[in-house]
Amino acid sequence: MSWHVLGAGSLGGLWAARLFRGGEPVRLILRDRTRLAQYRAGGGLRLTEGDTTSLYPLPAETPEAGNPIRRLILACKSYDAEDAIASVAARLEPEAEVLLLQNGLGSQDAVAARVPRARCLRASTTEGAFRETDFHVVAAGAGQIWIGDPLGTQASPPWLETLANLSFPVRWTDDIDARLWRKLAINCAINPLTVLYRCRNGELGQHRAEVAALCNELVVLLEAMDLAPAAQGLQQEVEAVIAATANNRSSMLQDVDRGQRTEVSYLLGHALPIAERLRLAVPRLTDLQQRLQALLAERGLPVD
Ligand code: NAD
Ligand code: KPL
Repeated sequence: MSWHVLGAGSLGGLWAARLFRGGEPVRLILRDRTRLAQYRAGGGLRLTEGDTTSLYPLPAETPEAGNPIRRLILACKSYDAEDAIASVAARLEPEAEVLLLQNGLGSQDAVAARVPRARCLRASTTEGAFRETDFHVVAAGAGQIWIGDPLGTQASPPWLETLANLSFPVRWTDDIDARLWRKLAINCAINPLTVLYRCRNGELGQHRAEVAALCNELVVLLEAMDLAPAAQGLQQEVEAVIAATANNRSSMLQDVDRGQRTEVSYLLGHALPIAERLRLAVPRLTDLQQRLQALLAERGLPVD
């Protein structure tokens, strides 16, 4: 049974190369014929891990290809996810499974609504990867991949073991949304500040009180949403992540520096309307979003 990976960027490239190397049938779905021609001209996908770069000649196609899709890994940014799934929806088999790798929350519901017959699983990953050039991905840090079904404690798919056997650091969770909310909270406490201070994660150690105040509001929100386990020890974990990734530039800072759209709508932009609906006062988070949006507008970037 073949895998399709839509989005040959950092994470999609990492996943696709590992599947291919492990002998799994896998096909890349690229945006259009121009991208396909560029990909073919380069001879395949390059993956650098440590000092080693390998070329993997994975087959690739456009969304219009005729073959049916049984297992799809959606590896684009959150803001592209709905259009991306729509572009291949007609090709999904009735029993299709779609694995969503997007950070934050909001895009997963939009995707699931577009393909109501497919089983849409969600992943929360702390692995790191970046693009050296087009179709050349660098694996940039080990992590953990949690996969789960938002509809509850449904059985894990048999291919989870396949992924584990191929050294994907995957684990099944019965509460993937709590995992995604926890990661969303961590990203809300770290990423926007790194953009506002234009700093690496570690420098947020000098803004401890501000980080703590954001964590307090995030904890109140998570608890009000009955997500107490996702709230537990949040500030301590945020501080630990800041220390452990001290030398990193956050994904949001990288987006801004590259002049790219950020995923803020799926982080603060997802959390704040929920706080409003619950009538919770979150002045620090609100102020953070406003300052971030002002900076994005100043740079000519989308504020959502
Ligand atoms: P990326 O920008 O490197 O890659 C996304 C790719 O999707 C691009 O190549 C883009 O051209 C492609 N794409 C977009 N729309 C498409 C379409 N309609 N058809 C075909 N291709 C399309 O992004 P990324 O860093 O791989 O991030 C993907 C998601 O994973 C994001 O939500 C991100 O937050 C999350 N994530 C990334 C990392 C990481 O280390 N890169 C870690 C954790 C989570
Ligand atoms: O997930 C991250 C991101 O940059 O998006 C952190 C954990 C903050 C690491 O940089």
